[in-house]
Amino acid sequence: MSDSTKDQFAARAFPFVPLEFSRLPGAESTERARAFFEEMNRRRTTRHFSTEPVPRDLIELAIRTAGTAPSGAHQQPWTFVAVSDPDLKRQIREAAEKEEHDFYHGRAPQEWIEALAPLGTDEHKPHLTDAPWVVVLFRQAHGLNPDGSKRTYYYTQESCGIAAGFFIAAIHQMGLVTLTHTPNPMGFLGELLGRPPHEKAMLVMPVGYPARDAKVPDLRRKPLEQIVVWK
Ligand code: IYR
Repeated sequence: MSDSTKDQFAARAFPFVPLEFSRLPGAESTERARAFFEEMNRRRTTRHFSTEPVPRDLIELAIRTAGTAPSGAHQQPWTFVAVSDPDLKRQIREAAEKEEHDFYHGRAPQEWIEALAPLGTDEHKPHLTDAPWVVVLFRQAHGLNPDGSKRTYYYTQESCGIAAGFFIAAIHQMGLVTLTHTPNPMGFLGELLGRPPHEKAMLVMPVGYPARDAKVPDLRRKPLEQIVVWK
């Protein structure tokens, strides 16, 4: 860093601290990159969960990992509600199945129904009661100042999307499975879980072990050539 840049940082009202960074040897970088890709490439979304319990510590670690995501202006606009209470899970399932019934039997356009056909989804959501945990991600559409007035938050969709990705990766890394369920509409979740109106339910993620006979659709991922453009 040049001396003049150093002076700028020294004068800041919000001081910076040194970045903790250790440079990896090139070979180790490649090895870790490949191992991480291979691990992530083994991740699958399944709808078939075991009822086997999962310790709360693991859910806590997944949420802490999600909370390391970058966010607009570092406002961390997320609230994770981790539900293990069987009665609450049952209420979530009942309300989701009611909405989903209407979605699959009329509300969804035919094109959407056809797009979902390979996934084998329908209005039945047994994973919401089978999985030992149901984690609901709420996006804080804005923050609150100490006096209760509205504080604008920036890029909340992007920030929560990134946090959800970190959560999903953490769950996979610890040998569990999850599913990104999007009941449509999801207003009922804020009511059931007692969240304030500026928190918008975004994703419902059952977490647990897969059922012994868990199945997944026979899907392929797009090859690199179809997802990258080099310039
Ligand atoms: N909300 C429905 C429908 C659904 C929509 C998409 I896009 C999916 O990738 C899967 C399902 C449901 O959760 O079943």
